[in-house]
This record gives sequence, structure tokens and C-alpha cells, in this order.
Amino acid sequence: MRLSLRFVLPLMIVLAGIAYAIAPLVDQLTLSWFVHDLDTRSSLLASAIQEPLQEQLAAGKKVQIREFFNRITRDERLFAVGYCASPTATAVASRSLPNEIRCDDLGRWDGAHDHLLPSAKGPLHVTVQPMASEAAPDGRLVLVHDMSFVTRRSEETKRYVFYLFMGLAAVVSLVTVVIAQLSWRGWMAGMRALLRGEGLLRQPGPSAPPSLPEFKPIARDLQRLISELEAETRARDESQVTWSPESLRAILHGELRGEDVIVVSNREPYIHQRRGERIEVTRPASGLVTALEPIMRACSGTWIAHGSGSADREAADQNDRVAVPPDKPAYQIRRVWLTTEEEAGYYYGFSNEGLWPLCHIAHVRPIFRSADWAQYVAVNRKFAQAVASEAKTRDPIVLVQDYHLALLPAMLREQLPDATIIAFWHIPWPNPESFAICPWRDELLAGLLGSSILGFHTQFHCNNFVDTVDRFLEARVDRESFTVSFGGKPTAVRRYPISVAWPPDAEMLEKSVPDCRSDIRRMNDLPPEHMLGIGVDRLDYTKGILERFRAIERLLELNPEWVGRFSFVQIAAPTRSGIDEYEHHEAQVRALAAHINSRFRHQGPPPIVLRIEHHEPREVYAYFRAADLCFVSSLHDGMNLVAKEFVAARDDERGVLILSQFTGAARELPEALIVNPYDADQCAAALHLALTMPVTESRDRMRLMRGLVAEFNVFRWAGRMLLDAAAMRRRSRLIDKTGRGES
Ligand code: ADQ
Repeated sequence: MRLSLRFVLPLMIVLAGIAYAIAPLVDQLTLSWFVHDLDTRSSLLASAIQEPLQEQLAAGKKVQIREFFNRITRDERLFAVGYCASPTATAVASRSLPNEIRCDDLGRWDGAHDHLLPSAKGPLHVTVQPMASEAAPDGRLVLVHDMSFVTRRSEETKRYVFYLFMGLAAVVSLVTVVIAQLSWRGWMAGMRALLRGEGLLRQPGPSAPPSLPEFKPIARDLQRLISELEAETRARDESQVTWSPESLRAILHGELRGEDVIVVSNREPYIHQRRGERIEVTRPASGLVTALEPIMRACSGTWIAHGSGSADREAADQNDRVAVPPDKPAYQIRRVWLTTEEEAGYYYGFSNEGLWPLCHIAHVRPIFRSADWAQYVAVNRKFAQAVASEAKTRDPIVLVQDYHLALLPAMLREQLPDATIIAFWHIPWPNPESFAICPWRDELLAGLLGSSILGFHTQFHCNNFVDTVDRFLEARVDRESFTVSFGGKPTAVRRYPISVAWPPDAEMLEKSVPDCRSDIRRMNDLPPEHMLGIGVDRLDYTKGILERFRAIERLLELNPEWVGRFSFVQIAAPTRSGIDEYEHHEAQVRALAAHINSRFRHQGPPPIVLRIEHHEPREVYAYFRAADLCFVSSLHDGMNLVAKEFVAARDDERGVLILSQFTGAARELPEALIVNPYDADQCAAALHLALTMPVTESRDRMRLMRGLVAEFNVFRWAGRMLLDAAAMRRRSRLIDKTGRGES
């Protein structure tokens, strides 16, 4: 309706304008017609009255002639009649003959163009006709017609022309609007069908319109354009969201209200350990747990994990569940029990001796044993059963974590075909050649492709995964939308860079930076003004702890002024201690630290303080806040949360981050001093630069990094995955309703 008005009004205005513009032309035209008519009429009248007039003139009856003239001028149009016997005579005329018409001046009407004489009543039409007789050979008859009717008629004509144009406008508008509406509807229906991929992109069904192959490129372009617009809008919307536990909770309530959310990981977020008479609850040193804990608190779901603590069974109820966090329960852990054999084969064997080195390329050979693989398959199946039994609906959202559970997505897809499965791979994905050495590579790929969304930290890892699938599986790979279709539903391969909570828990920042500086130095027997570096890692060979120590040694060789003035505290949480490679690595770390310390010890405090033990997050943050620099030297790392935690801990905007170029974090934090951990000289130079960096520079760098971590925090990581899952669910529900699948 509004569209019609918007169209009709301007059209009417334009046509009214045209009507007004042509009115004078119409006037002119009708006037010339009337003048012509009156000329003809005058000639006829002159012929008609010639005879009686001649008779009267011959009889010299002037009075009768005047009477005769008065009589005939009663005619509505004939205004006056006069007769001039000669140019010098006085006119014998009706009473109404205007004074301007005189016998001696009749010549002016002879050649007159329009024969018009203006008067108070309106224009008069004057014609002069010869009326010769024997007595008056120069006699002439003057006929004056009233032309006021012309003005009246012209007004009427104008009015009718105007009405005509308005009527025309209405009819034209009506016809146009009806046609436009019909074609718009048709066009829109066509477009919608086109965008849904019907008609143009799909094979027509019995009732579908015929397929138009020539439009396929247009349809594809339009679909791409719309996806780009959607992505842009999403990015714009996203930039306006400040990601926090509240906004995450709002998303869960808004977009995923009442949905059943289940997290599955190998490692549980809380472990119950027996210490003599007491049961102690600890939180493991794991990036994965650090990242997922705030999400589970926000959505009160169920976290399914291996119950690995010595008091886990005692703490769980008869359904193997326990509410956590212990001081303020917000969600449930459902524990899965593994036998020693299962744990040995699935966890230590296939996951950590096989997949971990396979994906990290840290020059430790992967070991693949078929017995380990059998346990890996069996344990993945066990987890799948646990998810099926915990699912409250037929279509839960299941977040599958990491490389221990690569087969779980496909297994879940069999049991819960309608579930939305988001698998996140926390470690790097290597290139196809490296991955290919795994004897069960196809099974692993097929397992992961059971998920609806598969996430990695970086685009580089997404690319590697898609290349690997392309190389080894008969799958449809769409590099534009980054989706892989293998067997059943398509899998979207997406980048979700993990991060830390922002702002960090208030208790982490409770102790002031000066207090942290003095307390940490005192605890480690270091002088108050001693320069301090910090490293925090699981004691894993991929973290480059040996390379870090070699860089410190090189610093002291190249810049001996730091001997006795700088120490590096390495906090290393013991990890996977049942694996030979890890035991060997720990021994190497201890030996190298001892060697360096013995080399430089003579001049004061030891350059390396090695603390191989688990620390509570509060203590870790105190170290971060006390340090002048933090050194992350991973040989390969999916993301590395330590780098981001250091940045989050420095609300004083001080401290320098030295970061390995082989971490995912290096792609997000270019303001760190980026180094190659294999290059000891370069790392030593970075250490020296960090120790001597002007405060203004380190502050600028830290400020930029804090801005990034604040914005790209862990709530965004989870929020983005859940939003994508929500969008996917909406789409598939619509498809279920309309019965229209994807093209
Ligand atoms: P991790 O290999 O465990 O994680 P990282 O991301 O650095 O590596 O996370 C380690 C976590 O453990 C940090 O939160 C850190 O504070 C904590 N931590 C380390 N040592 C500790 C100690 N001694 N005491 C207490 N806490 C300690 C895997 C991948 C990474 C990826 C994460 C998240 O290997 O690449 O960033 O998952 O996806």
C-alpha cells in the first residue's frame, strides 16, 4: 500500500503539471478555431441579410434598418451590426456597436489577423463585409460577435483537460501498481526459491518450476553475496558485544534456551584425591579446563570426563555424578571409569605416544600400537554411551574436546543423529604428509567428520585439516564455505582462537604488583631489585623448556652483566609421568638447569629456579605479576594460554612477553617479542632486549596485547561456537519443517 502511494502521488503531480503546461496551447488552438468559425458565420450572416438590407437601403429607411439590426443582435452571439454607406458616412448601426468602430476607420479590420477588439465584457470579433449597392458602391457591413463565450469555454476545456489527466494518472497508476505487485511477488518468490537453491540449483521435483541452468552462476553469486553480508553483519554485531560470562549466559538463554549442553573431555575439571584421612579437590593444570570451566558455570550443563582421581568414586553419587565447583555447585560432572589397561592404551598409548607427537612435530617419534588403537576405539565407545545416557533430549549440543576423542563425533552421530556436535581440536593439525604416517588416519578423519562443527585455533590448522581430508578421503570439500561432506551431514571447519577469562577472577589480582614482586623474590631467596623471568608450563617436550634454558645460558654468555642480577623461575607441572619420553624429558630439564646454575652460581643467586610441581592459579598469577618478563618457547603449540594469562595478569601494563613463533598465540599477539625457540642467539637477544626495554615501550606493547585479549576472550571463543551451533540448529529445524534439504 505504502509502495503504491509512493508511486501514485508523484505520477499524479507530474501529470497535473503536464496538464497545466499544455493548457495555453489548448487555449490558442480553440481560439483560432472559434475565430475561423465566426469568420464563416459572419459571411453567412452577411449573405443572409444582404437582400432585406438592400431593400431597406433603397427605401432609405434608416430607422427600420436600425430596428432590424437591433432585432438580429438579440442573437446570443451577434453583439452588434452596422452599415457604412461610405468611409465618410455615419454608420447606421445597432445600439450596441462599440464607439471604436467608425466608418472612416474600417480599413483597420481588413487585414487584421485575428479581428479581435478588446472590451470590458471580453473580446469582440469584428468582420467587415462588402455590401455594395447602386446608391452606395462602397457600402460595407460590420458584424461584431461577442467572444466572451470563448473565455468561458476555454475555462471549461482547461478543467476537462485537467480532469482527463487526473483520471489518466489514476488509471495508469493502478495498472502499473497491479502489474508491479504481481511481478514483484513473482520475482521475490523466484529469488527466494533461487536462494534456497530450488529451481535453479536443484533438480526440479514434480511440482517444481523447470531448472534454468543459465541462472546457476547468478544464484551462486547471490548466495555467496548473502553469506558475505551475513558474515559482515555477524562481525559488526560481534564487535558490539562485550564478551563476558553475562553475555555468554544471555546467549545461552536467548539463542539456546532450554537446550541440553554436554561437554565431553578426557580430563575432568575437578579431581578428588585422597590425602590420608582427607579428600582434597584439585584443578588440573590444563588449558582446556581453564577455557571450558567458565562456560559450564554459565550454562549449568553436564561435563562428562574420565574419573582419574584416587577419591573420585567416593565423591560421586550412585549415578557417577558430582556437583561442582565444590564451594558453589553450578554444574555436574559425570565420571567415566577406565580400567588400567584402557587408560594405558587409550590415554598414554594412542593419545599421548601416538597422536600428541604426530600433531606437534617436535622431533619426538610417534608410536602406534594396534593394542593401543583397540583401547582407543573401546574408550571412545564408552564415552559415546555415557553421552547417550546423559542426554536429556534427542538433539543435545555436545562439545567434544580434543584429540583423545577423535572417534566420538561419528559414534555419537550413530546414537544421536539429531545432536549438534561441536568438536574442538586443541592441538595443532599437521600437514597431510605428516598426518599420513598414522596407520588409522582414515578412521580418525571419518570420526571427526561426524561432527557438525570442527574447530581449530588457527586458520592454518583448518587448512591443514581440509587438505588432509582432500588427500585421503572420498569426501566433498567446499573450500569456499570450508565445509566437508563425508557420508552423512556436512561438517563446517572453523577457526575459534581460544583465550582466557576477561577480566580475570578478582582474587587473581587481589595482591598488588609491588607485593607480588617482593613476596615472590623473598620466597625464592632473591634480592628485592633482582630481575626476574617466568616460565609456566606442563613439563612437556613440546613446550621448549630445554630451548628456553639454552637461551638463558646464551644470554649469560653474551651479556655477562646479567649474571647474578637476573634469574628465571620455571614452574613446571608434572604431566604424563607414565610415559618414558616424559620421564626422560624431566631428567633432561633438571640436568640442564643444574648445569647452567653450576656454571654461573658463583656470582649470587642461581640463574634458573626450577619448581617441578603443580601450583594453584593464584600462585601462578602472583608469579606473572612479580616478573619482569615471561618466556614462552613452545616448539609447537595449538594456542598457548600461558602467554595470554601473563598479559591478563599485568593490569599494571608492565612486563615483556617473549613468545615462540610456533604458537597459535603468536598470530594474535604480534606486539610480543616473537622468537624462533630453536635459535638460541636470537632468544638471548630477545631476553636482553626485554630486560633493558624502556618502560614506555613495554607499556605500549602490553597495552595493545591487553586490548586484544580483553576483546578475544574465552567467552567469545565459546560464544561464537555456540552461536554457530544455534544458527545451524535453526536452519536444520526449518529444513525439517519445510521438508526442503540443502542443495
Ligand atoms: P596445554 O598444552 O596444557 O593446552 P596451555 O595452553 O599453555 O597448554 O595451557 C596450560 C594451562 O595450565 C595454563 O592455564 C597454565 O596456567 C596452566 N599451568 C601450566 N603449568 C602449571 C603449573 N605448574 N601449575 C598450575 N597451572 C599450570 C592445550 C594445547 C594448547 C592450547 C590449550 C587450550 O596444547 O596449545 O592452548 O590446550 O586449547
